Formats: sequence, structure tokens, C-alpha cells
Amino acid sequence: MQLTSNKHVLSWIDECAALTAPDSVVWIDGSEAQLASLRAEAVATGELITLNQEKMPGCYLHRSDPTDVARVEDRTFICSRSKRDAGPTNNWKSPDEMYAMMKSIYAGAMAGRVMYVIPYSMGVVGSPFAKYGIELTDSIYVVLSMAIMTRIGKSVLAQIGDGADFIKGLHAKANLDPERRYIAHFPEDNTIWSVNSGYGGNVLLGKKCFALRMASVLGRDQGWMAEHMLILGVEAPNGETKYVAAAFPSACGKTNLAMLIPPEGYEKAGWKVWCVGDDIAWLRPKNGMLYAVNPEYGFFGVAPGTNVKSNPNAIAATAKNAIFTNVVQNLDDNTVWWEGLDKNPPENALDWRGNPWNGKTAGTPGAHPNSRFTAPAVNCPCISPEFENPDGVPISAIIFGGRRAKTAPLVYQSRDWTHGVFVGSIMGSETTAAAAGAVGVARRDPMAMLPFCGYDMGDYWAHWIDMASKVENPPQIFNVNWFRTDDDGKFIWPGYGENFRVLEWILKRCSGQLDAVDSAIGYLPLPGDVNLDGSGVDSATLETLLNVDKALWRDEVSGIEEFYAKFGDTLPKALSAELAKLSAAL
Ligand code: GTP
Ligand code: SPV
Ligand code: MN
Repeated sequence: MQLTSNKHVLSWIDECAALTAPDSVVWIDGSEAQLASLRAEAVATGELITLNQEKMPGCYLHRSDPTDVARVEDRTFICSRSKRDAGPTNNWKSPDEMYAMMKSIYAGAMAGRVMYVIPYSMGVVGSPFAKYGIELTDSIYVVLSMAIMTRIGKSVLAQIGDGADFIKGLHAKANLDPERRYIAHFPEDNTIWSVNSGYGGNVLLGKKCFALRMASVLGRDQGWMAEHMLILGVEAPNGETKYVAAAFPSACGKTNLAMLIPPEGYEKAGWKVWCVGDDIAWLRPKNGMLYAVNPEYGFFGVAPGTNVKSNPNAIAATAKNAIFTNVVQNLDDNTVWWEGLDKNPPENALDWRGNPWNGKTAGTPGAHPNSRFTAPAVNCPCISPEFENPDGVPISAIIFGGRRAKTAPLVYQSRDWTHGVFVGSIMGSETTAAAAGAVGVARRDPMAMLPFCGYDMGDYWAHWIDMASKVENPPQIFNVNWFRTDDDGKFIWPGYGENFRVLEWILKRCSGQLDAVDSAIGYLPLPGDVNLDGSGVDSATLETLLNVDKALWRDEVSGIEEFYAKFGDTLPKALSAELAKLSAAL
């Protein structure tokens, strides 16, 4: 049954149905009854596997095709009318060419299948900052995952009303052919087309496709920002909470930082961290500050490495009503396992591909390195009381960071907003399993947005620089690196909960309580200003972590010059000036 009489919606669905030729069209109303019957159907076809309902109520396992386990950056396109608008860091094809090519793939692709219509909201439904989308898909896994990750159903259609202000998403699994897999964005048409994949980041179109690639374009045009950032609140013992947003590349620690539990001494003293979001932030000027909302409704988090010590809040979030993708299935008790969950891998199990796997003898990982959980945000014990605040939270600090074995110190602060934008623009990190391709290769990933910026990165930096003129008290900008290694390649900093010590320094700098060392790259902590009590890290090690190796940084400057050169005249002059200053200081 159609759930709207909106002509824009209905004619678009008709067009997509005529193209993909599904047997039927089913509207997702958001009711638990409908979702329950879809779960049952997915279990019957094997698309989902029911897990132990006593230990893990409402939890299911899903295996994606082995050739389809991560985002595909080389097959992701920004199809703006002009190539210049996509910029040098995005793949581009003209809309006409892309529509024509993808139409040939979509043609009849849903024959014998059902087309589900998912109305969804990014942000609290009805709030001034919410944006709406409709995703058409032939995957029940997508429907059920969208029901966790976004707010869905009739209430969204009521907000769209008779209007045309919604993002049109079309997803078809087709035959999962990796050679014909495309994730295409048409910013001028509010349209996203995704075909031949069933992996989260390629097919949950509200997430990276809408809330970052399309939304970054909307933000440019409307004076706000869509960023690959977590949002957290640090509550002091006196009850006052300060908010921080942090951009780290994929699988570089956003979920873990967002759900951090402070070290014992701090916890006892009454410090607490609240999670507002773990992956995406929409920021806009308000009351002279930048306010951030998390447009999502759940977490699509990395499973490996998540355990009761590293991230107990994430473990709790997955205790019920979660979907696990590409993890190990323990056949003894029908629960799940992944590398780093505990030191006791199951012996009688199936690996992420569904093949028999004995964790004691296998010698190969049982879970895919990019295996993930999809969990409702409300399950998270530290979810912020402000999670559903339609105005969002005021941001005191923005933190950039990535995986850098040597160059970047544990933490440093930028001198001002423009220098902070420079610090974000020169971010580098080693690639991870979150995207298909080689892992551990260093690359530039400005603002952790390289794969997610929907327009020219030079224009994006100009937009960043310009935001300061809209905000009297812009956040202070910092850079962190939890991933410095010693000569044996081991991480030097303990990370996880201990990162709170760095947050404390950052917030004290924001409120003017601490001095700092003025170095070539920015402000570094004075020795003694990062509290190491109970961390197991000594002051000599901290010195190593804060060391700025000028020779390495001079190489870094050459790398940045090369990167900046790609942008031609869209590179803001203010950034080349910052680079010249850095080069001179070194
Ligand atoms: P996406 O969901 O891909 O955007 O990733 P994310 O940034 O949320 O990354 P996440 O927090 O899931 O962390 C990814 C990996 O980094 C996991 O294997 C973590 O165990 C590991 N990790 C997170 N924080 C730290 C840290 O402080 N130190 C170290 N050494 N590893 C960390
Ligand atoms: C990332 O890769 O940054 C993720 C997972 O958060 S995905 O939704 O696949 O993009
Ligand atoms: Mn992410």
C-alpha cells in the first residue's frame, strides 16, 4: 500500500520500478510488526541467521558476499555536471554518461525480487536540521539495517509532505558483480545510485552517501558542515559538560573515543564521557558557536578489537537488537566472535565466509578485518542525554587525527582557526580494511574526508576557512595521534581509555588554564601538563610521543606541496601561506 500521495515521490518510484522491474513494491512504515515479518523472511532465505535469542535477544548474523566486504573508493563517483566541481580527489563521470551506463545495469535487476521503499530521516524527525531521504532497495538486510541506523517510516513521509525536498536513493544488489559495482552521487539532482553491492557503506545510503557526500554539498550551499566526526561530551565532577568533535579516518578510533571510559582515578573523581555520535557530525553556527548534531540513530562499528576492556559501551550496545556482519559464528552456543573479543576463540565455528573454522588451530582470522556490528544508539550505556536534542551541542574543540607511525606527536594545538584548517588539510593516515584495497599505506586524508567530500576539496577548505566568519567563538582545533610506534612497530601510547588524559589537556587549553610550548607545527603540551598518574607511561616516553622530528616534517612538507599542487586555483591562498610558514619554521 502506498503511504503517500506525494506526486514527486510516486512518479520517481514508478520510474525506478519501470527500470528495475521488481515483482512488487513494499512500503516500509516503520512498524515493529512489519520489521519482524521481514526478519522472519530474511531468516527463511538465509539472508540473516538467528543468533542465540537467550544470550543475544533480537540479534542476527549476516554474511555479505566475500568479494563485497568494504567500501569501494575506486568505484565511487561524484557526478556533478562539471568535472571541476568534483575536484581532483574524486572519481568523476558526467551525469548523462553515468545514468546511461548504470541504467543498463539496473535494467530488470529486481525481477523476481521485491522493491522496498524506505522513508528515512537523518536527524530527529521534524527538527529544523533534519534532512529526509527515501531509499529504494531490493535487500531486506538494507531495510533492517536502515531501521537501526536511521529514523524510518510514516513520520518521515509526513515531514516530506507534498514537497520534493528529499534525497532519492536507488539501490539494487543486481548480481554483486564487482566489475559492475558503482556508487554514484548526483549532487545537482539530489540522487544517489548504488548497484552490485550489499556492503553497509555502499548500500546504507543515509550514511556516507547522504550524510557526508550529498550533505557536504548542501552544507557548502547553506552555510553549515557535514563531517566524518564523532561527538562526545566530557562531564566534569562539578556537572559541567564540554563537547568535542573529532575527525579520524575510517577504522582509526572514532567509535572507541566516543564511548571512552575515563581511567579509574578520573572515574572515581566523577569524570564521565557521553557519546553523542561515533561517525558523522553536522555542524552549524548558532549563538556564536558551532553546534553539532549526530544525524544517525545507531552505530555501524568495527567489530575486531572491540572487547569488554577496550570498549565496554560498544559491547553493551550490541547486547540486543543488533546485526553482526562477517564475524565468526560460534556453533556451540550460536553466539558471535571476532579477533580481539577475548583470548578464547571458539573451536567449533564458522568463519566470516561461513566455512568451518577452528579458532585454536586455524591460523587465519575468523572474522573479516572490516566485520561490523549495527546497533541501536539507545542501547549504549553512555549515550548522551543530548543525543536527541534537535539543536545539538556546542563544540569547544575539534580534533583531527590519524594513524601516523612517526611524524605526528601525541597531541598539538593549532594557533588559530585558519591554522587549524591547515592542520586538518594536511592530515595523513595509513589505510585500513574499511575500504577495499591495500591496508597500511600512508596517504593524505584531509579532515578524514578524502573518500567522503562530495565536491572539490579546495572549495571545501575554503568553506572551512569561511565558517569562522559565521561564528564568534569557533572551536579550538587540535591534532592527536594514538598510533606512534617504537622500533619494533609496537604502539607506544596505551590508547583507548587513557586517551582521556589528552582530552583533559585539550579542554584545559580551551578554557585557558594551561600554557604550552610554541613549536614549528603548533602548541605542544609542557612537560607535566599531560597527567600520567596511573597510566603506566613515564615522562621520558611522553617526551618521545611529543617529539617533533624536523627532518621527518621537512619530508612531510614536500609531500603536502605535492598534494596541494593537485588543486590548482581552488587551493585557498591562506593554506599555501600556512604551508610556507611551516616550511620556514622548520
Ligand atoms: P569507522 O567506523 O570505520 O569510521 O571507524 P572508527 O574511526 O569509528 O574506528 P574504531 O573506533 O572502530 O577503531 C578502529 C580500530 O582502531 C579498532 O580495531 C580499535 O581497536 C582500534 N583503536 C581504537 N582506538 C585506539 C587507540 O586508542 N589505540 C590503538 N592502538 N588502537 C585503537
Ligand atoms: C567507514 O568506513 O568510515 C565507516 C563504515 O564508518 S562505512 O559505513 O562502510 O563507510
Ligand atoms: Mn566512518
